[in-house]
Amino acid sequence: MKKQNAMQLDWIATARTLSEALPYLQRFNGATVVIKLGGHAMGSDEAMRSFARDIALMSQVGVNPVVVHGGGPAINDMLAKLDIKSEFVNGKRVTDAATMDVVEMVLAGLINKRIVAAINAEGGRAVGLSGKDGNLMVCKQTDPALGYVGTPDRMDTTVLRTLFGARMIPVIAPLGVGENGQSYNVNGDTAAGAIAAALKARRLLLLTDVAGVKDDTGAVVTELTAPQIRSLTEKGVIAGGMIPKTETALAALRGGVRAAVILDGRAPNACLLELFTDHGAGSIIRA
Ligand code: X2W
Repeated sequence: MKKQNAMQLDWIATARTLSEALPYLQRFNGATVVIKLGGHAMGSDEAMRSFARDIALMSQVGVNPVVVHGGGPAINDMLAKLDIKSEFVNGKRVTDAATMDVVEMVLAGLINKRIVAAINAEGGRAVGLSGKDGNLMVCKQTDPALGYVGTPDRMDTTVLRTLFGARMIPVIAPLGVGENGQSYNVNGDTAAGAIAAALKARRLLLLTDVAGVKDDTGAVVTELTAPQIRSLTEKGVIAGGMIPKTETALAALRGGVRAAVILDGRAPNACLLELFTDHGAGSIIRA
């Protein structure tokens, strides 16, 4: 008897979740959502499956998801195997010609195809590309001292719109192309922000390995404003790897994205919770 009551409660909760999701499903129908999956948020095969399932489902309910991925830890592993030394300056990898080759092989090869295969295994239709394909992300050199690190300069989203038209899911490695055909290594967050702005996306979801942006008391701030971000950064509460994320979010909003969310990609169904429930997940910054 007790067991049955617990099951009935479960059904009631499921029915409530479904009916709560419906207005959000309607609201996001046809919307473009850019999702940045960081190397640190990729984690286990199970986490990848859960992420892939969320993306496939989003596409099936009429959202246009665009996945932009990182892969810093996997690049580090491959560089170590090849005995190539690597260092970061202000969060960007100093990239010489040999490092650029490894970055391109790992990002556009291994990581990109792993994500594509995971989404397709969950019933999605993902296509892998990089910022070089269709001249999606034409870059300028960021700083000669950083070598082949690029800053997005000119975006052409034709290739992405073509894929949306065929109901396919673009999965993008953060590589750019120079005017001369040179490959550039672009920070994954920067690439996701530039792509979201070029598409005037409804949402930019930055999936990371922390619960969101925390205030001085250590609590996650669910709704953040630009002045709050400035003050928390001045106080040193927003620090380290969170700085490029909040900066990317603010730049994307200035570029026409409606809202950016910083959330924990390791939490099960993080993307679905954020888009389709009242409470959402992580920290949202609205334009
Ligand atoms: C990054 C690209 C990968 C990336 C790198 O070489 O590591 C630069 O630093 P995560 O996993 O998102 O950190 N590029 C210029 O951003 O990966």
